[in-house]
Amino acid sequence: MRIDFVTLFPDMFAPVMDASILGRAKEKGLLEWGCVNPRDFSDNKHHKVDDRPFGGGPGMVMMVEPLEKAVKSVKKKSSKTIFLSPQGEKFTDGKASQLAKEKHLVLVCGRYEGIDERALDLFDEELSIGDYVLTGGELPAMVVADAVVRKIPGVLKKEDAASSESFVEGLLDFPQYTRPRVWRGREVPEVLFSGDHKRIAAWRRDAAKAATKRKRPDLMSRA
Ligand code: 4FV
Repeated sequence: MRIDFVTLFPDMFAPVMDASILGRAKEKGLLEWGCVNPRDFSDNKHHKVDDRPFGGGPGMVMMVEPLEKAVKSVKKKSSKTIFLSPQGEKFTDGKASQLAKEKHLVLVCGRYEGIDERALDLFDEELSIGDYVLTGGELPAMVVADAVVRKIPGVLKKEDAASSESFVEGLLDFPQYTRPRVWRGREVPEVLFSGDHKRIAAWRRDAAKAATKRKRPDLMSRA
């Protein structure tokens, strides 16, 4: 998969995209990524990419022309172009699985108060990572990239495969334990040392259900 980030802050990405699992995905040739900066496509003398909102009001708005040129400099017929914004469809695990099948993602990061409404025609869809306002779309774009890339076959080691984890079956994950067996007098559940994988799987399923009921009752209806 290739991911192109359209951003005014390209230097934000390498520390995240080249680290750990995402970095190894690139080394394994399962991922390639790049950044394109609308400022490099702004042909006005001061490379302006933002301007005051028509009709007045606080803050600045991202201009459509540099954005269009930047998007079109990387967009191909097979590309899925996504704008990250609070107005978008809520990003979910299911959406991550869907996007993991794409060959090329173009993730467009807004800044300022927002972008010129006419630029929305450039995008296939809008995604939001949550109902709060950030200073830019860069962090949401990295959240989407992380959740999507780890679902690409071969990115996660078999044993860490994304098969058994939160939200896959609509439930939260079961409790995990590791050494020490006793910590501050608290013991790891005995069943996990039984070697009886049926009993362990049943215990984990019940524990996942209990955790979901307690922490995310809203998920129970879907589970
Ligand atoms: C956001 C979100 C988000 C809005 C104004 C960037 C900011 C600024 N994007 N999910 N929540 N974007 O807050 O995706 O331009």
